[in-house]
Amino acid sequence: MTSRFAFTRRAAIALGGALMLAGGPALAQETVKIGLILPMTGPFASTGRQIEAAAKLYIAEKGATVAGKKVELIVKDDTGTPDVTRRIAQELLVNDKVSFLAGFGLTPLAFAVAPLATQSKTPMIVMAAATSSITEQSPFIVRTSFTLPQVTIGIADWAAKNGVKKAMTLVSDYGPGIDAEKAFKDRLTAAGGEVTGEVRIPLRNPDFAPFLQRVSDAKPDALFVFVPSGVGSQFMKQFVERGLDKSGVRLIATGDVTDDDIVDSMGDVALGTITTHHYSANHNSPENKAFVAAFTKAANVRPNFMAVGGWDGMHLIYEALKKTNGATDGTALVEAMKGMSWTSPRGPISIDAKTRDIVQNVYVRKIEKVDGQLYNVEFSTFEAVPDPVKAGK
Ligand code: VNL
Repeated sequence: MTSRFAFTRRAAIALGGALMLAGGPALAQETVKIGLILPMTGPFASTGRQIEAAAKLYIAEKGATVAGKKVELIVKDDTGTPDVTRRIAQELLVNDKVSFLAGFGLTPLAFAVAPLATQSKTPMIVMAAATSSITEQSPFIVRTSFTLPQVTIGIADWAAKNGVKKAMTLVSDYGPGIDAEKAFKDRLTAAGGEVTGEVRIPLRNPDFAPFLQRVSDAKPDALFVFVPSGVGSQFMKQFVERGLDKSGVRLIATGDVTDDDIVDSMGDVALGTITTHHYSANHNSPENKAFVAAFTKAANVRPNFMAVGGWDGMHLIYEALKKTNGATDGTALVEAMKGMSWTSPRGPISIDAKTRDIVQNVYVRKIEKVDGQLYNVEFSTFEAVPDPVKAGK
């Protein structure tokens, strides 16, 4: 009896131990958590909504399991405030033990978290913010959005080829705006053109009217504009209120100003505006048609370039996990991401192995009516454009 009991008990302990070894730690590893930090409220909430919808759509379409791991998306609202982004990132790392940090709706929010990504060796997927230097803030940053210089040189080239000799520039006064201002000026000047007036407008509560009056008086051939996603409506309203749509001053911009979330509501005054950017919901490819149909069904709005940054960011995470067979070591994951290439709804893209930044087509587009709605209709392509700032280094 005693020996039989002892045997049974020993066996039970052994079995328990084996279960703990096999089941315990394995169970803890079965879920891979992605902390998605976005401005879901405040002036840049449209960016958060677009990226969240795209990330959820990706998981719904591809399944919530990858390389044998269950994927859990944890979405947090940082209201677009850097201190909040940093605090949330810390909590996600320490309490939730996320394997990825992702999102980053604006440049200052990405800057606030970069040191934490480095310290914790956690891959940080920048899906929106677009100042060139962001990827240099941590070796764990990989970007699926774009950079302002990358999308700006194309419009400067287009302008130079289309009779623009004198231009004025208007940009939001922070990282991406300063990048756009410089890229446009350098490129137009190199092509023999001239920037005759520049202004930087505050990011928060912008008032464009005083500068637009100056533009109206100076009558340059063109006005080049960068404002972040969502702000373009307000800009266009003031542009029209000043009568600039009828002044002969040609409006040119990056596609941030005419993003798919707002372009249709700008009205016919926006018709003919030329922009350069990496994504239009009107992009003609089977991958994009499928993406737009599924996104519109799920979110009830057109996807914009923020959505595509979120979609491709999730793709990058899934494919990296496949390459590591589900292992979540941050260094291994970032290595797996380097040099990866795939077909996005926006067209062919890749991650530059050296800079961890995205290489992609940049399209020249004109606002036109398609089936009664305004779209950025692509009419020419600069292929496989890297971030020109880092490529020049
Ligand atoms: C940024 C750049 C944000 C481009 C944007 O929209 C944008 C940024 C919110 O880097 O802060 O369209």
